[in-house]
Amino acid sequence: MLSKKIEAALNKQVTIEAESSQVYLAMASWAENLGFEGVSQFMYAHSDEEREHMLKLIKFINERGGHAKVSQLAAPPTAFGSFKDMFQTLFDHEVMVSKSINDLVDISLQEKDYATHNFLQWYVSEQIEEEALARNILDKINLIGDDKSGFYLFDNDIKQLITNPKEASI
Ligand code: OFO
Repeated sequence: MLSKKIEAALNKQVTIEAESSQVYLAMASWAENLGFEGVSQFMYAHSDEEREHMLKLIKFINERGGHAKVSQLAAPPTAFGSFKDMFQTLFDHEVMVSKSINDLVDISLQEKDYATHNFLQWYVSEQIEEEALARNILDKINLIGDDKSGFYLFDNDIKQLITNPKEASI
């Protein structure tokens, strides 16, 4: 059974994952409008992944006798500056999510809720991967600089970084 404190903290994370999904969806749409097919596919897939993260939390909260709440979400921006700015925003966003997951782990230990602690380890590993991926993409963008043909190749290459092939066909 979840304590009220853990239930509230997990529900806060549900909102964060849902908002992450919305932010990446907005990035996908923005990139699609600019004609960058690869980047938009990557962002659509990433948005779906965040929704999966949210669903996983919802199931866990309900399974453990809590009530997962679906709340109002903050509207994401509609434009993201340059690609570099957009991927920097993505990286900063993931760092914020990692911090939030770490805080949750901390609360689970304070509450001696080892089942939740165990459940959260999946998110801890996921955040390591997501931060590394975002850093890797930023490095590539920095290498490209202002080279237009470099961006064309990057748009094509990024398709290989889509983790779930099912979602890549969006
Ligand atoms: Fe991109 O992170 Fe969810 O957890």
